[in-house]
Amino acid sequence: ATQTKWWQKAVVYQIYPRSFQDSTGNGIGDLKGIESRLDYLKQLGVDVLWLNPIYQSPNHDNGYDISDYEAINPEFGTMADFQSLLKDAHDHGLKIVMDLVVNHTSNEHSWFIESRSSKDNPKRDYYIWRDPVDGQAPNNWGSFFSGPAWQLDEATGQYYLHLFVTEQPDLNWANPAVRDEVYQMMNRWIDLGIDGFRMDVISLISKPSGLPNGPVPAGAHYSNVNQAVANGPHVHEYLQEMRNQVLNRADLMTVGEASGVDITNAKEYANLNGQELNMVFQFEHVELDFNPDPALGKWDNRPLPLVKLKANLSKWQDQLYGRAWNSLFWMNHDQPRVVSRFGNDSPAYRVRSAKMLATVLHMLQGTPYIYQGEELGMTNAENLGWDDFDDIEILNARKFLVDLDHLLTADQLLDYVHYKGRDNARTPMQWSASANAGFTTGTPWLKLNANYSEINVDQALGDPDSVFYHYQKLIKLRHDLPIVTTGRYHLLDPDDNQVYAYQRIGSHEGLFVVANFTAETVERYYDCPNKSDLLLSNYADDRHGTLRPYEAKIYHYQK
Ligand code: ISL
Repeated sequence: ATQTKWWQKAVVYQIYPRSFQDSTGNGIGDLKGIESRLDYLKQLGVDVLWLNPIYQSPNHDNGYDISDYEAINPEFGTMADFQSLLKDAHDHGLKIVMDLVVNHTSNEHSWFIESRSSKDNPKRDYYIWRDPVDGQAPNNWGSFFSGPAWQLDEATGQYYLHLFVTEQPDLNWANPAVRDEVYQMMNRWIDLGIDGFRMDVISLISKPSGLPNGPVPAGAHYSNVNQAVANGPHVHEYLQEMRNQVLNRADLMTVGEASGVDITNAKEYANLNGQELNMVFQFEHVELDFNPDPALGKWDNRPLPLVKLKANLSKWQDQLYGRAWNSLFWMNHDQPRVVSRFGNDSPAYRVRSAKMLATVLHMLQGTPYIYQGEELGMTNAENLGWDDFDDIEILNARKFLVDLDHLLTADQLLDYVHYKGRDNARTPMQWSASANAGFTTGTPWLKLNANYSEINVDQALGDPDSVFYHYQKLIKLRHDLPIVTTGRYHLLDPDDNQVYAYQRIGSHEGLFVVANFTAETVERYYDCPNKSDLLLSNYADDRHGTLRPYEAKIYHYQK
């Protein structure tokens, strides 16, 4: 058996710096704000902080459009603030993982400014430029955020590729000079002492040769760029090169955001042989509830049948076992609040179902990620309306799907945005019941969720039954019991559409996890070994055979 690595036992906490804690009163969270909350994070018990991008950016996609990889966005502070945060985090025993966004830059990055200046500029080939075809874009790819993936640049009469918004031109990874620039930049961050990288859309860096057209779904104008580009011909070669030139220099944690990967691919990206990345984020379990019309994709509000969710999570648990490593997440800054999506955010069941979801995820094999506020059971923000949204994905959906293509009415889209929109996750962190939830003394950059006077950190820390303390216990279980990291997964009753039950099996012991995903009381009898200890539950007592609404239990047994 291979030795357990530190990142296999670790729990990661994701911070969206814009919305975590403002220290200056400008309404935007910042690095000093994060530093002021390290004691809170330590109390929760997490090991690693992943920061969404904090680099210089014109913020067309909230920091995912970077204009200087080595400068801190002044909204967030200075390089000295970053170094102070890193040191203070390390003194607290917390590691810091940085977001690495190198599929694309901002159109305001100096590389792009040079590149677009003329066809013979030395940096022309840093990006992907093509001549028009019949006066049109070079192919039929659509952007991830609606509309075309190509932008005509008047200066030279050529188009450039942007898989995301127009202000995010794609870097040309086929150019060795680009790869070298990226590796050198990463090495300088490693020299500063950071502990790893979360790599944005890393599965998209190698484009298919010839950039061929893809199939266009009925009712749509463009082909699905994710299908066309994900897991391109050289992606594994590039990552192995990055491993040799950068990642092997320190004991880092690496997680690749890998939109469009399947199991076969994930076994390469995240193989335990350590040639590429430690793990990937794959999105199958958060795409099972998509609209069947590919032109609409995530824009829908249908509930997800539990049987499908179990089948998907189980597939990844079973097939990566012993070969590659899973990351475990219910949500992030691109996903809605999980208690509103897979749980029940009504006052009667919010706390219970948030704990149930946490229990199910944290006892799986892999490295768990907690997104800020998830540990409070924060909910979707239905109080936000069209005048409040900031997210470019939401605004572009309105522009293209509603105004231009009439695929949805504005009211339909609003329903879907309230259920799935990214701003649900991005409203400011709720620290207290005081003005603006203690997030800022100024005007917050994004409206707060209206429920902050009930759901906040002060409340959670003062209530021994809060969601917070349940997360704290789950994290401690992972740290204390090696079987949480190593045990083999076994799904029970795959066809049960109300209860998720599974085992984690070791050579001398096992875990038994059972969770009721409904607001009904149900009876279930499992063949659970006799001498089982109840390790954790979200109810005060245990009734064998009965599962109350959203009840979740973990038993531990010796063989
Ligand atoms: O957010 C999504 C759907 O709502 C995803 O398709 C997402 O765009 C995809 O996973 C890539 O996300 C990452 O790169 C984007 C950035 O906007 C996201 O915030 C980031 O997580 C472009 O850099």
